[in-house]
Amino acid sequence: MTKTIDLDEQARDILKMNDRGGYTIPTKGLYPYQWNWDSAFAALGFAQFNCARAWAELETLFSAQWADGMVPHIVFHKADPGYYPGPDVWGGTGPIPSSGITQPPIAATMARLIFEKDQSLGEEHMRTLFPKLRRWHSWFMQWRLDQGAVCVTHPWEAGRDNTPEWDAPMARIDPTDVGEYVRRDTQHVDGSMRPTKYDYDRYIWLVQMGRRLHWDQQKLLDENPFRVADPTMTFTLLRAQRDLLAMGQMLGLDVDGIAEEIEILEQGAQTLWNPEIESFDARDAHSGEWANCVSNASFLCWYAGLDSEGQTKQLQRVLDKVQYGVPSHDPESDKFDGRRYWRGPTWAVMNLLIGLGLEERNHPLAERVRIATKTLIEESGFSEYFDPTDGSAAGGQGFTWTAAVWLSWAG
Ligand code: 9YW
Repeated sequence: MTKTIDLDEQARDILKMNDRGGYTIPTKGLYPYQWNWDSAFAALGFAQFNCARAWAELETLFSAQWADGMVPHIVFHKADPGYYPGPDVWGGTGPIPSSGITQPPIAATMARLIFEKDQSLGEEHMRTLFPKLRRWHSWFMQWRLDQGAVCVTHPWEAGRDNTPEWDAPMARIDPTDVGEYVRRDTQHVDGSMRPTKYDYDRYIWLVQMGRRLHWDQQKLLDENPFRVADPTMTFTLLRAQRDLLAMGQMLGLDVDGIAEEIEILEQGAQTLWNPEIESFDARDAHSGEWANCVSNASFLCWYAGLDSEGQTKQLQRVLDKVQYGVPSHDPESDKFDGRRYWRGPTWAVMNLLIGLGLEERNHPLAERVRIATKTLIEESGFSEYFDPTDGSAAGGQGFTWTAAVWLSWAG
């Protein structure tokens, strides 16, 4: 009991420590700006003790929304030379300096959860946020669909930087003209836990291409060699659209067209079922090739409101293989690496989304995912992610989203 109270306090302190006034950084040093989906998780964490602060977090994020509806993945409110690539490298064209790509759209879902905690406070905020969320979702529908599934155009966009799902499409990029640059991430965290130079050259090459094209979506559609239909984006957008529709109906707002978009996304989600490996999987939109990976994003189907017996079998299998799931990559694959970012480690935030979906269906594995997450945080603290084989802490420490997961769900 004492331990739990202690952890609650620690989690609140991490949110307050990373609060920069209206927005929260993921962690000091490694990630010193506002990140899109980190902020949405932070808002859910704040909502457990301060709903007004939770709404401020989302509102600050949407103040960076671009004219075309896109909400950027990083907002550079205040320059920090400790991070690369910074605002001048990205050359974002929004109202506040930002990156030029987006991140998984979980904000509508988090907004609904925050609204439900205090409806009288939330109503006005929700009314203001609703049209902005609607524009962001429409931007995805306009620019990012492949057979109804949602694509990423940069590995950072899915929030799962170096997952093996991107290996084949990344191999097609020739980054020889990328030039010299100095990485900052490996100055904050041990390089063995970070993406390799091979990956980083290609990340930067893609940023340079976007900047050259002024982040014009039509031009990027024609030129970008990296376009992958991704379970993270597809499942999170499908879920977000359902939440947006429910909120809009409850508040009597204009929900025209959302139900039709949900149908498109439902069909799109089914096109991500890879019958060969019997799992939801990423698909290269250019070549049509499967990634042939069971990742933690494959398990977001329930969060998206879709049940799957086949995916249940996969979840059972991976949870039986490692003690501290859900691993970001299949522990039986040759590419599994328990400490290298999205190639194996367990991420509390992904567990939260997976767990919410499972709980809503009274799925028999729901409690197992929550207990695994709770145990990880109790044993190893609020780190960025965890080694699923021994539960040890990895990446940055004092991490906002892990604290938010503790306060809102795992603790
Ligand atoms: C980047 C901040 C972000 C997360 C991503 C994670 C990593 C690097 O850090 O991305 O520049 O986007 O992969 O999910 O939002 O915590």
